[in-house]
Amino acid sequence: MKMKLQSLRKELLALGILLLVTGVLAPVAGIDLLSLATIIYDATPPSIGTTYPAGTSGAPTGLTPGASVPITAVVTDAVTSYGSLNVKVAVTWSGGSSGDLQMVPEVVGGIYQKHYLATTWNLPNLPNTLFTFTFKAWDQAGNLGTKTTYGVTGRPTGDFYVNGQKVTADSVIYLNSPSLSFKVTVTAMADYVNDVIVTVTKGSNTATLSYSGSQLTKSGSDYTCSYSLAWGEGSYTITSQIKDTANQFYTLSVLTMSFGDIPPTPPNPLKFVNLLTVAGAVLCVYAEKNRVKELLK
Ligand SMILES: [Ca+2]
Repeated sequence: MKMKLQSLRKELLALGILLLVTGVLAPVAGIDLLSLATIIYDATPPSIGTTYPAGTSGAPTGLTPGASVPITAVVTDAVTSYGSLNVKVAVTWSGGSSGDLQMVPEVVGGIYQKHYLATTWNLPNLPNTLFTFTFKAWDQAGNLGTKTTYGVTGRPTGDFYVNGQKVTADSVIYLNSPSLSFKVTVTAMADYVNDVIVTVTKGSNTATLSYSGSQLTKSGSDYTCSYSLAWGEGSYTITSQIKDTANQFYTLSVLTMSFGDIPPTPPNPLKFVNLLTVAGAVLCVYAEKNRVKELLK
């Protein structure tokens, strides 16, 4: 009996060792004793819906130079949950790129905003620049969905005055004195004005007056100077421009001025026609009177 029990103990020990060795070695050898694989077939890329910025190339979203921009996108996928999507955005502009920025599920007040992915990015301090936002979303099967939107930063602008008179596109000014006063009033984004330039030309002669060249004086948003037309009577062209901090030029106005050389007023065509009618009537009456005289003879 004792011998039998000892033999059974040995057999159980051998079986135990066998099971232990198999259990340890099988996974190492790549053998799954129990295999359960879930295969998800997904060939559809994630869909990128509403974004910020949302502008098109023809109507880009207005942005402020140097501002911190909240970039958001609503991304959905039929299979991969939005929290597991890999979403990136790259911002590019003339002469620069942000590289890929990782977007993460947006949390507002401790609550996940369903389908929203967000990041923030500091815009370069560039006025009048077009920015392209390329959104890229990968699902867990590696399908890529993309969307491209556009934003643009504003530009400085202003008004041009000659002798206190605001210059418009169709302004023509006649002068009988060569003395002028110029004033450019910056009306938008004054912080991005690098220079104000007034150019006076007559034929091959050119005079350039600028704030950087100390001919123009700055007071608040106004840039002013006095000038005397230097090349005698005739037609002068005056151009006013603003240069922004990115060294881009904006022309405010081009004006033609006539100094001392005032052309005669053209004849009024209506008055001329009336004169012909009156002359014709007088001739008719005269002819008729003579014909009556002849008949009475
Ligand atoms: Ca998918």
